[in-house]
Amino acid sequence: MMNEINKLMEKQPARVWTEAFPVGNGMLGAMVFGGTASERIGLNEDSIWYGGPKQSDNPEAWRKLGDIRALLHKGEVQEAERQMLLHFTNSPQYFGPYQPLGDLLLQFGHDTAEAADYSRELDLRTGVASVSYEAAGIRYGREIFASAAHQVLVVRMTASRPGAISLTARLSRRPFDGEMRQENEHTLAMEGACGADGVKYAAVLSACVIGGGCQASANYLDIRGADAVTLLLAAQTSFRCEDPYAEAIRQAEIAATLPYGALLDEHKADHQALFDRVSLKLHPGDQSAEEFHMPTSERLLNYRQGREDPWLEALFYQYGRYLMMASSRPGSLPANLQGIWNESFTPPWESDYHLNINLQMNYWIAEAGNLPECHEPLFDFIDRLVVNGRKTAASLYGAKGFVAHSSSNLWAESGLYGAWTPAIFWPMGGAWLALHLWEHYRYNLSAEFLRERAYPVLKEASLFFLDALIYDGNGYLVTSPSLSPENSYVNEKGQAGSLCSGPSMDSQIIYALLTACIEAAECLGLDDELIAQWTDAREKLPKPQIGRHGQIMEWAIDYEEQEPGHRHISHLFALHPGEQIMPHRMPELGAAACTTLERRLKFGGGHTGWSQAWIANFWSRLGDGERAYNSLRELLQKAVHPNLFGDHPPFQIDANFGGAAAIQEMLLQSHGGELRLLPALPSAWPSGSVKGLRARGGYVVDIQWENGKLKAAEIYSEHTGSCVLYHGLQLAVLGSDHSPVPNASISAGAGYQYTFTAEQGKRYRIMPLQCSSQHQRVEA
Ligand code: FUC
Repeated sequence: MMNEINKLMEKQPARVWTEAFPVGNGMLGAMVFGGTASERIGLNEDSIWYGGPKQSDNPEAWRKLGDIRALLHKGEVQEAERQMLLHFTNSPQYFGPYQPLGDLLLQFGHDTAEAADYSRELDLRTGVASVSYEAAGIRYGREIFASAAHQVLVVRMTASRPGAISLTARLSRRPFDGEMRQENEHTLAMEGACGADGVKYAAVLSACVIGGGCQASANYLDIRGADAVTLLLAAQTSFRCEDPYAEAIRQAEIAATLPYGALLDEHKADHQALFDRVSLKLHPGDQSAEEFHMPTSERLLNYRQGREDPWLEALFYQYGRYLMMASSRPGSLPANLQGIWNESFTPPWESDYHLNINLQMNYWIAEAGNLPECHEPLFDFIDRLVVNGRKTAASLYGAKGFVAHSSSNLWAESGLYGAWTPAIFWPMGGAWLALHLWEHYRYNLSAEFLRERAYPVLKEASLFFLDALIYDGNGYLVTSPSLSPENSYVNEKGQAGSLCSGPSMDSQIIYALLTACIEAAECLGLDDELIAQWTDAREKLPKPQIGRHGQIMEWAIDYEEQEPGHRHISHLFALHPGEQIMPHRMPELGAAACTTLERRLKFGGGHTGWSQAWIANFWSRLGDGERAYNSLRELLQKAVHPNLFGDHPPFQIDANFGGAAAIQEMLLQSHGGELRLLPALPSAWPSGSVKGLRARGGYVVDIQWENGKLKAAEIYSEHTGSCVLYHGLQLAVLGSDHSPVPNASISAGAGYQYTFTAEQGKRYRIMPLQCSSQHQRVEA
């Protein structure tokens, strides 16, 4: 019981957004402050973005490409950048931000001074936030959850004495209040629009009151003397339906037919079906009762001051999974820079989709964290991006296929938004995203998904590059113009710039893309001619090169970086999430990747939450558990808020997802066709266990370790195929009957590689050789 804490808890209400507790069902998000005299529940609906589609790529832009490439070739980077801004940027230059739906505000009939014995919790296992306190001898309780089963936010209020609940409830969207109206004596609604060409939205608030009474006006639900109250909030926009008001009313009415207990039970069942797939312990024994009941923000404070707390680290991992479930569910939009929880009408970076690391990082946790369905909203988004991206490819590059750049929005726009050169002129956002479909396939092996969803997108992404890549004069095929997100270099002429030809990250992403295309086409038995073209193009891509500092080169030429401690470490894409660099098989490139990280860190890199999270993933891939752990620790010490939201600063959710992904990556890796158990286990976690992680190839893996070494693992195979295991020590591979698996071939090098046929539906036990006779089960 004291083993796993899957709760955030506090002893006082939240004062600010980053102390409040998030709940969500993918589309609806809420931040629960937990006040006593009054309650504020911040509301979000994922499709509430200001303004309509803006894409207006200059259809003549591609005509300028030749001149710009020539300027780059001559080292006239500043003139090339000037030309790009003139001819390539979108008009208008910016799209509208993701915005709040508003607030649900409750005003109670007792004041704060009276409240005692206060606590609030967010239970990650049930997806319920709760508040409890005593006022004037009465215990008040509140439970809040976002039901994915019924698409409503549910706020339940109870009291220990009948008739003790009196409150007013209202919706607010200040300073952009919608139009309020009363629907009936227990329901009110707010309607509005996000700009003249933006979505129309409607929110409906309805009360189910037990005992006492409810009176509604356009602005208030006034509830007096109730025993218990359930508020239901539904919200819709014209992004998804023609009549958001009618749809929201319909949803609230359906939910209102169910007793609270049924709503809660269905919610819990739905939530736990996903959440319970993975359990994690990063510690050997139980914690003390005092520690177990310690407020999360206090734990965090202690942790910042140097205290060790593997429970907090495990909580951070499960919180990542929780936030994924709450901000990205089938049918919703993908998680944006703030997941789904945004307080501001003018949020940083529009709280948009950043495609040069942030959106991708959001999804690093989805597959291995056993939440593959939470990945789906990204695929739906990519489908829309392809449609826009075809037009952008033709207008800006005169090319086939589709292209997307560094940022996008509700409308999945693919053009060049913004005015900041080091970020925007980068044609790789779509290609990187396309790889997510391939990753989903690699974990789940559905031929139908590969054929119907993944392959068409991968192929179209590749067609763009087959058209748009140019020869660099040395026989290599490169992107031009492009850049290495968001760094700048100093060239031979002493000119600083970011626009260039053939930045390393581009070649690495294209390498991964073409590899995916080739493997997918071979698997589907399609497109022989294209396979030949892809293979030829892949041969001609520049490979990762080692530069003057012993680092992986960031650009095609070994330029000095303008900011050697830059937060982006794009040129290590090949190490993570890519797998062109397999460090234990390519020691020179592994060492250069290590030097790259050391150099970035020496000059102050990793200063944003997501950057530190990426670094933790890189160290994991390098098999360096100690440094991976240090990065994770830095992340938790410096880049999370009291409610454990990632801190960029300000709040940005990629650090949550990227940090959680690093924990997975430290315990299990499945790159390059081989499974690695505990590839980067730090000494801070000498004993522990994990259950339910997924690995590429269709495996579910449980691992138990002790004294810093593998104790036992269990691999469940969802498919019949060849399973390759790599481990530093000798292993025994046993079938479910405890006998060694026949024909397991072993090859020894720096470590040991085991290859055996894993059969569909069978479990395999893996043990260090010396323990294999004990036949332990994995108990997580
Ligand atoms: C990229 C990063 C910033 C920030 C922004 C949303 O531009 O360089 O650090 O995360 O995205």
